[in-house]
Amino acid sequence: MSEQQAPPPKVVLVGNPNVGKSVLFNVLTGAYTTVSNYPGTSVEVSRGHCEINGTRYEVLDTPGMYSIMPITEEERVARQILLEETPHAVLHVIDARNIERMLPMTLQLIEAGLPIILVVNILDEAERLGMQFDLRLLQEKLGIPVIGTVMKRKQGLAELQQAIDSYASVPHKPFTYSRDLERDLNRMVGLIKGEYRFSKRATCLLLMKKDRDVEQLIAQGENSEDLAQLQSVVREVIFERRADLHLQISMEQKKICKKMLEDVVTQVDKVAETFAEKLSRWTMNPIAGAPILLLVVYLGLYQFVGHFGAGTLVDLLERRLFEGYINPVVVGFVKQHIKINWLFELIAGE
Ligand SMILES: Nc1nc2c(ncn2[C@@H]2O[C@H](COP(=O)(O)OP(=O)(O)O)[C@@H](O)[C@H]2O)c(=O)[nH]1
Ligand SMILES: [Mg+2]
Repeated sequence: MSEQQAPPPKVVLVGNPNVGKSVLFNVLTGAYTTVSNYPGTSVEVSRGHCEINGTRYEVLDTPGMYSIMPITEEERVARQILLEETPHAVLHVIDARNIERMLPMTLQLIEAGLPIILVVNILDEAERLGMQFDLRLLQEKLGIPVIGTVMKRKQGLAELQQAIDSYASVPHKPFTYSRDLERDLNRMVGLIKGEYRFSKRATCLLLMKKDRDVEQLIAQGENSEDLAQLQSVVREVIFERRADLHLQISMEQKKICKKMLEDVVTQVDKVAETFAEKLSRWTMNPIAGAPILLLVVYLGLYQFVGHFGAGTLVDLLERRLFEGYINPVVVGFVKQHIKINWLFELIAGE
């Protein structure tokens, strides 16, 4: 009885827009869901329930976010949910086709100390493009459950439900940044005395990026005096490096992800790639892209505009059409009717 009255554990869906969060939400929760504004905002959040092996969970679908450092109001709400709802599990849903671009946020979420399950969705399209994934290896490298899905066909659903139900948070081993960044980070972590929802490491990284909400969180907490010290370290670091810390942290996270994916994603022959997709890929590649650009400039500008346009077309218009047919008629007409010399010159002269 008392177990039924306790609020159900929460499962929160996060990720970029258009990765299939809402499809997954609907598949998990079925028909009975509510949509309402998140308190104090105009951002809508859907809530529903699901039952797995006899346990009832509340499921939240959040607005799209690109990073745990918010820019838009939607991203701010998504992060607020992560900070305040104390989820049992957070499903980071990504599009398998863009795994390299989306994995840095997985890193940030894990680093924040959240209970993450990585859902690699849209596997059907990725495989059609010839991508193959060793998700077991990725799971090992990340230290969290990784589930491949095609949510449009409910493929991977049972496995995902199992992962949610049996989720046991284990402290992950930290991702290692460059020596400089590690040194600065450790210096800052040593200065934090308070407990915040995100791990100390993640909190310090956000402070390095000058995250106003995190600064405020510390300023309003019991250890508000920490903030001034932390901010002075950040100022020193920025001064020493004369670099944009935000950019540097992002680049390092990207590098870690790229390395991590080395044996995880392989590209096999693309059977079904259309010519347009091939062409699009070639134009993005620096080696193939430059000759294609030159070809387009040669054919498009030099041959078409330069030769055909300026040569053939102008010749046709000027010599044949105007000099042959139009000019004699117009000049004859104007000569007959306009006797003022300068006006004649203006309209029909050379
Ligand atoms: N091919 C394919 N498309 C999917 C899959 N899951 C979702 N989609 C499509 O991806 C689009 C975005 O889905 P949605 O749930 O609205 O994304 P959200 O913005 O993350 O909530 C929709 O057109 C879905 O039909 C999948 O597994 N495979
Ligand atoms: Mg959605």
